[in-house]
Amino acid sequence: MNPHFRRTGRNRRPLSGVLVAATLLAGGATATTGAASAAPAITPAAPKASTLGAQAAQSGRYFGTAVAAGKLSNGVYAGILDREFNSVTAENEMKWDATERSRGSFTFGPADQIVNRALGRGQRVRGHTLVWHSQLPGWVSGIGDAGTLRSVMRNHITTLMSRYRGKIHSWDVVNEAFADGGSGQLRSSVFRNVLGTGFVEEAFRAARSADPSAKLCYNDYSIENWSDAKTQGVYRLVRDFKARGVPIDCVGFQAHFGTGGPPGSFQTTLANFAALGVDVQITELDIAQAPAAAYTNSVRACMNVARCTGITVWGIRDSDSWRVGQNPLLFDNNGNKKAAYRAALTAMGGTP
Ligand code: G2I
Repeated sequence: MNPHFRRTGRNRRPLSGVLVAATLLAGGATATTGAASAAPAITPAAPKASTLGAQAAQSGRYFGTAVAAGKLSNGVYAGILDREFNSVTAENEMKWDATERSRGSFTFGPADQIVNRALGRGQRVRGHTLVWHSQLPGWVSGIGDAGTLRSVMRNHITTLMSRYRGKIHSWDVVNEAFADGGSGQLRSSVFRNVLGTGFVEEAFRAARSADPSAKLCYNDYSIENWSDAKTQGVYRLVRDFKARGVPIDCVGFQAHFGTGGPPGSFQTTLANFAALGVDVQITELDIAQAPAAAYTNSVRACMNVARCTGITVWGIRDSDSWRVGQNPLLFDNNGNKKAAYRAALTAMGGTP
């Protein structure tokens, strides 16, 4: 049974105005195919859509992509972006090295361009990312004094979140803080080494104050397999935050997979985190060589978990990917839909 249709019963959440609009638009766009009236298995409230964002919206979810400001003027790129996606994440433009290159001096041009363009088209925006050991300017990683680093971190969080207050549905407040391998502990970084392990909590508390309307996410890679030490470390952190009332609303699973796609436990992992009382999101999906079955399994895992609120792929065409030569995305270099695209759309209950 298609999980999407199961959701149309007791688990269905109300659609927001934007999503309803996207759904209606999609319905209009597909009307000539007759799909809406010719599919008896589908409830009238959930016609099959033919684009990713519109179909995700049928279940109150989003389907997004990472975007690069420098590519928005490319017609093929922008055409796919606006046809298929209803959420965007700035691939690099909101990172520390792009926004606060020197202390207290902020640059928002490229990030503003992405945010304003998206909101003007009814697309939602994920914020990526506030506190991360990578793409961090040297002036931050060189701070050795806790008082200084604490005030710098708070100011960075507050300045970015205030600028986009009310415009960002979910923020990756802390990114990739856990170590790879078997320790299950936070990795070495200027934040952990100078502020101690409490820096994660401090960051989330500052974030809640700065934009109470945004969902606050912890985001990481290689936390999709339930039994992995890294997954368990993040799980303990979220469980502890929920138990102590530290603000956290979501966990982002980056989902950068090899050719085999997600581990067999991925859905279990999503469900177990959701059971702690947080939303879960797939935030940077890409899969080496993009096997259709691997995309099907990834998308299904999210669709089968009521609190999995959306999926973001990490780029549009293969040529836009950071994984050079691996062709991990849904569109080829010319912008044509791949088998993986049809798999993702179908797994949500849509029709290519
Ligand atoms: O590495 C893949 C992703 C892992 N999770 C966090 C994401 O933020 C990260 O994204 C990638 C971007 O897709 C790349 O585009 O982050 C990389 C940096 O860690 C980005 O690459 C950088 C290049 O390394 C720089 O040389 C370049 O100046 O992109 C920069 C801007 O184009």
